[in-house]
Amino acid sequence: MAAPAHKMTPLPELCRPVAEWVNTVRELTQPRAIHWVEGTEAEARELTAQLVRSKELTVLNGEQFPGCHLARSAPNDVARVEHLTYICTRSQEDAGPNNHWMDPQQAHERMRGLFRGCMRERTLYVIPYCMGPLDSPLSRRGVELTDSPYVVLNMLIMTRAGRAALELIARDGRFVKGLHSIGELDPERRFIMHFPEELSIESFGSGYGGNALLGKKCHALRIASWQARTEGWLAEHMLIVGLQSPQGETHYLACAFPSSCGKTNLAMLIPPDSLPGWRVFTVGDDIAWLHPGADGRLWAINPEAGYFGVVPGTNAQTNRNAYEMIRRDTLFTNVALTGDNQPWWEGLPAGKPVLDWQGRPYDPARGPAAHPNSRFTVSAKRNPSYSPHSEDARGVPITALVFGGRRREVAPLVYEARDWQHGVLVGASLASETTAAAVGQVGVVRRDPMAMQPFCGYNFGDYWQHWLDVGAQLAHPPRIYHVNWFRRDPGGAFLWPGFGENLRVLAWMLDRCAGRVGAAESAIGRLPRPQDLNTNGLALASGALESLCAIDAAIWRKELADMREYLGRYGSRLPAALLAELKTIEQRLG
Ligand code: SAT
Ligand code: MN
Repeated sequence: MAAPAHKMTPLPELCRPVAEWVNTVRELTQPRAIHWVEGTEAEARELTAQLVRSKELTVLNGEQFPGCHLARSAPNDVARVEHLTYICTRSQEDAGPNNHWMDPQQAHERMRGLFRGCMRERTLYVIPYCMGPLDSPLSRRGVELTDSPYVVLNMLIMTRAGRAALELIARDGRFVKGLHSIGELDPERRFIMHFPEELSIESFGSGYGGNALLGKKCHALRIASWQARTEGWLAEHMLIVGLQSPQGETHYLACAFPSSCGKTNLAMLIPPDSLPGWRVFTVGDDIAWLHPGADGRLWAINPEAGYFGVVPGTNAQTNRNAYEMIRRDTLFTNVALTGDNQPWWEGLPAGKPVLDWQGRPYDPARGPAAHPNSRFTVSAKRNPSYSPHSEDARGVPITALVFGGRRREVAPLVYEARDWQHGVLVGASLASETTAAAVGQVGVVRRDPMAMQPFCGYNFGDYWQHWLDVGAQLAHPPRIYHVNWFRRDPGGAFLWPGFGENLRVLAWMLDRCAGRVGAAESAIGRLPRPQDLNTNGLALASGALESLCAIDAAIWRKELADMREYLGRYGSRLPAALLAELKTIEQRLG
């Protein structure tokens, strides 16, 4: 049977606004050729082969890692660059103290200077993509123009990219414009600019994940958070996970943690043998778009179609699902290599690195073999715990929202907010030790409200008000929790085993939501009493559970003072309701 006629339309003829924009960019950047991305498997295979020929990709051991490749980035281009990431709104106040700001006209001018003629010997790829299931009213579209075939391969895995997305764009002509060039990969000539008022992104000088895969942090968080505010929903840095209890009930949680704090592991959690009957389903591992539903509940979709996960530490013990998932059809970035071309990273129990992440003979004196922020890119469908509801057009209903940080002290293992408004303060109070996912010092505590500090496309003051407004609209809002898997004893040892055992804490939340279990009131929120958590089969040091749930009033007074100072930076944009919540806790602490 012949294909329907519209399928035959050449891509450049499908949508005039896109074609016109591509023309403008062609004149500016002067590419040698233009490649419109169809999104077929044959096309991905051909692109991959081309990169293997040009040595930009290495084919990995076909027996152990079939269909897998390795990419090495420039050594100075291995993480997001927050200090070079800007929100360009007409008024600086709208970007807020949480963002670097540049005047939009000035930013465009600067970027035009960088983009002028930058693609001369290169191909310009046009990637139409859809964030979210193709048939979902909650999805949004974009087009990324890039001179990086590595970006194309990643976007083909991470988004629904190609003809189907362009057909959707052609229907309403609405899309986020993302222009990207690796430039010369010069850190001195590197900028990631966002223009929320124009729904556009301009990124120059980096080929790394969050700087270059524009569908991800740039679109699905920074621009989408702005869109979400004007349209009445939330774009959040959250994983989405479904938990099926031994009784057969499934509930979905959306959880916010800063980058590299275990979101992917939690999204793919393996229940421990001592908790039989539980099943875990992954809907998303990094980003959630949350919409108030007609039924008064909050519904979530994962705008992404793949995972861009941290490799080091992944093994059969820490995350068996991920370990199995990345054994085929996976694109690795900046891992080490063994003598027989297998990828290698710190945390693997076997194998020996021969080449480090830069392709040099491995020398432990030069640091880890794999870069600490080395990544895997893989289709979500390869995940053994992939949820069959990931493609549901209306999303999945959210029972609880969870905020978490990496804190040696202060935050207990878990606590429950009294209500939505208190929960918004809990989210706004999030702080965490920094990780290798962003350039800069690792291990210092910084404020990271809702884990969105690097990703909110507008003033946090307005954002918290928007959270309050969305909650006020929900007849059945999710309960809100805070967790800390990373609390340590005075000797520096972790008090909680983490990984699969985290299910015990999540199970307590679900029991709370169903009214099946108690809690103790405290100044900061509700805590599980020792008898409320299922610790069957868990070998905890004596007194560990008590230490994990201890609230030290003196430390908390200091934390609240720090919080008050932080919130104060938002001046008149700070919702009074948050200050009132803070005051309540201060009074309770005495
Ligand atoms: O570089 S990304 O932003 O895509 C990954 C992360 O930091 O979460
Ligand atoms: Mn992330």
